[in-house]
Amino acid sequence: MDGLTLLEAPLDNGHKARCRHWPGLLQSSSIETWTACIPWQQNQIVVFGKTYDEPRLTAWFGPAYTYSSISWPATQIPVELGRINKLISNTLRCREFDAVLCNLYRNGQDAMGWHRDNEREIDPAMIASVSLGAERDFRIRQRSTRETWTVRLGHGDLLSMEHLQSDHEHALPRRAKVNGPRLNLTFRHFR
Ligand SMILES: O=C(O)CCC(=O)C(=O)O
Repeated sequence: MDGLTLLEAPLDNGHKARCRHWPGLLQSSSIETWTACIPWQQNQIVVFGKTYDEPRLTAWFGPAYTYSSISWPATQIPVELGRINKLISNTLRCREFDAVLCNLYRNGQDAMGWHRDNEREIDPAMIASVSLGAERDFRIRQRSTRETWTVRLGHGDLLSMEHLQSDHEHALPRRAKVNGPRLNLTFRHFR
């Protein structure tokens, strides 16, 4: 199963940026189970010198990792998340992932702005994102042309971001009409 190709573009470095979508691949996973068993943390972010609660809850499993002034200690990936790791790495035909960032968007007011997952220790060749719960729009933008793609991510969807962190950025915008929670599991390879 190859997934639906959302975007594909040659890069100057010889790689091909690609984003693919597998709707409903993990449909049988329950958002309630994960919401209850993941140790969620409220982190703070600094915007123009002011400190705010990040508009989502997060948890991290994997090697020690720091991004946007948030530092996570090394924590093992739980066995249950390991099962999802196996399924998606088989689907994507890549090695199993070393790390998972878990994001809980409690309702449509929780969101994530434009950014890249371009920390030096993360391998940009393949980042895999699993969505559970409420449908949300996920946006990708080419950094110089500003061409933008929107994909609606629903319960059980898998999305791949392949070599997508140099020329493209991504975001999960606020959606006032969304009342339910959405859980996102972003799997990464460390270099
Ligand atoms: O929630 C999502 O789908 C995206 C999360 C994300 O981009 C991130 O945490 O880096």
